[in-house]
Amino acid sequence: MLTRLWLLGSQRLLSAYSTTVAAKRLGSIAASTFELGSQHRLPVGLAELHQRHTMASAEETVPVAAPAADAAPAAEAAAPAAAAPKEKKEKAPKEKKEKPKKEPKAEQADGKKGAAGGAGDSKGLGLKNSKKDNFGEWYSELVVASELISYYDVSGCYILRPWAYAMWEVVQGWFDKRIKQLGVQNSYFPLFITEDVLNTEKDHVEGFAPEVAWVTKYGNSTMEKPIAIRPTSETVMYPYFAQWIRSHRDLPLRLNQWTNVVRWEFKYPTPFIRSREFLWQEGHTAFATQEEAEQEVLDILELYRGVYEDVLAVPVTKGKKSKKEQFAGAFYTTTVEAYIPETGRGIQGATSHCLGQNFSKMFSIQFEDDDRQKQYVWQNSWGLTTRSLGVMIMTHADDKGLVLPPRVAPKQVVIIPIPKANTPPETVQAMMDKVTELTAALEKEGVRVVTDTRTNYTPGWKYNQWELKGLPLRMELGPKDMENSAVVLARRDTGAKETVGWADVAARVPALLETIQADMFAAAKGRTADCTEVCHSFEEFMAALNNKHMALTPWADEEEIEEEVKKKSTTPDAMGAKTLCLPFEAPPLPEGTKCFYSGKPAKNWALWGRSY
Ligand code: 87F
Repeated sequence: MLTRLWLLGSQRLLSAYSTTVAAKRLGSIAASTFELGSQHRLPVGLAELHQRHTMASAEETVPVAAPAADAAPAAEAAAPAAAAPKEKKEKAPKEKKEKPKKEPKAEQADGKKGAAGGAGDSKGLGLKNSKKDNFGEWYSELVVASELISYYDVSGCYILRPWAYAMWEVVQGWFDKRIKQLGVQNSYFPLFITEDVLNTEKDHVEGFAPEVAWVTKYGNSTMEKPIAIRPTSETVMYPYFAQWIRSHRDLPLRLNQWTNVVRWEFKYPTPFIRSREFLWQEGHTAFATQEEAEQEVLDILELYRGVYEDVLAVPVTKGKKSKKEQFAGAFYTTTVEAYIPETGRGIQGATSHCLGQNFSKMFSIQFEDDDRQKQYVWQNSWGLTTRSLGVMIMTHADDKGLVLPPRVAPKQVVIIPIPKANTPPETVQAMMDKVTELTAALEKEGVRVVTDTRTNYTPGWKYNQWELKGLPLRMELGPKDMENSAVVLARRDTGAKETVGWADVAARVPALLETIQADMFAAAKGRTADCTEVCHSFEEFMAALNNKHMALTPWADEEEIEEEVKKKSTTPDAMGAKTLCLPFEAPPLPEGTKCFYSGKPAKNWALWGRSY
């Protein structure tokens, strides 16, 4: 049975509750959440909920403020804890001899006027595969055809072309500005790690060891000692934390870096989602108190929610990882989890760890408190990778190509003048002048505009090309529109068209882009809610999974049970399910509710799914 989830469900449902009712319910939810660390309840509040459901403030609306520049996906920031040690010990990583896939020739010949294939004929641009019928092939074809990715001759490595990199720059710009407001500073630590340093953290690195890549040669000589390429930077940074932190006046120390990392993954690679080199940010911070550290874990998690929901229009569930799924070095791990309906799989979006004093004890990071007593610092680490772009692409794209949420779209509007063969030259000139004028008016409003005045392509072909690239809005200006002093706007997400007078364009376009952003998020949120089922028995649980859904269950929080459920839910054609997270917002859990699997008293709700 499909149960639309209360609170995890769509905005539509939420709005059905009056503020007071919602507030009361939230009270009870807050009371039913588990504890973070030893003393802090998760601050689930109406304000936060409200924030989740409203668009960001005007300043960061449509024209996502001119971005910075940098970084891409890691299968990992997201999934570090997740698949980690146990799985990876199973097999020595075998090189998958994967041939670099040939790029589908999405090149332009067909659209050229007079070229074979015919003017106005859009054949050659469309995707051969469909999202519904063959998702994997559709995705591989899409990322190449839309000029996001080129395959490379090192397996598991991809070229991020400007269209992809520009989106990463938007994500970077958004997140970087906000962490700086929190007091985080950027820095850069080296790419290389000596074996000795890497081994300082042996216990935690052990499970990941098969993924560490080593430099063993320079020129024709063998290195005296091999040097690792950073898979993450705990061991690189923490010895310096130990040097730099002396007294409480040196705290908090809050550093971030935007870098690449290398993890020699042996699971099948997928552009953005899982690659051997990826771009990310990794934050590493140290505090005098547990309270400050725990507050930051949640502040960062909220920013990760913002990246996904407010920028990428991808709904996520915030929660805590189970003991089995958390980063082995962490005190606890929090996460934002997304979901891909077509594959029925959950995917970790980003992660914010409270490391407690685990690493400060290992690396002797101590400060003198007011009473001149030495104390170990409390630490966090957190990461977001270019995987986020892959999740966004999978969530929104369709059989015509990318569908980009306006806030992350490198270009938000394409203006296409469409003179006819018999349009008089003066009208063509007036049309071009109008295009220039409208472009300037929109740019003044902060809208990212591209004009397509190429004369060797037909309008139909141009439409298809910009659809493939995912531009949120197309503006057409033809001879009729010149007569009417108007333009036609066509939405990429719904295909809806409207006519707007020239005088209204500068106001209407930004408003429409905001509407598109909100509609795309609401649609995606509705799909996720429709695919989340509350299950009270293992039978219901399996039915949900086999229906490509996620299951939300009461759970007694036992690691052995998670292991058992994973085994029991493995079928000949599908991997087993694991907990994605213990959501921070969940229905009330009345006294006496039983674990869906063991029948023991439930301690909390768990969100389960097959996953990436
Ligand atoms: C792969 C090889 C070696 C994940 C690895 O999540 C070490 C590791 O430590 C490893 N894969 N991890 C966990 C990373 C933890 C943490 N680091 C900072 C994050 C966020 C950013």
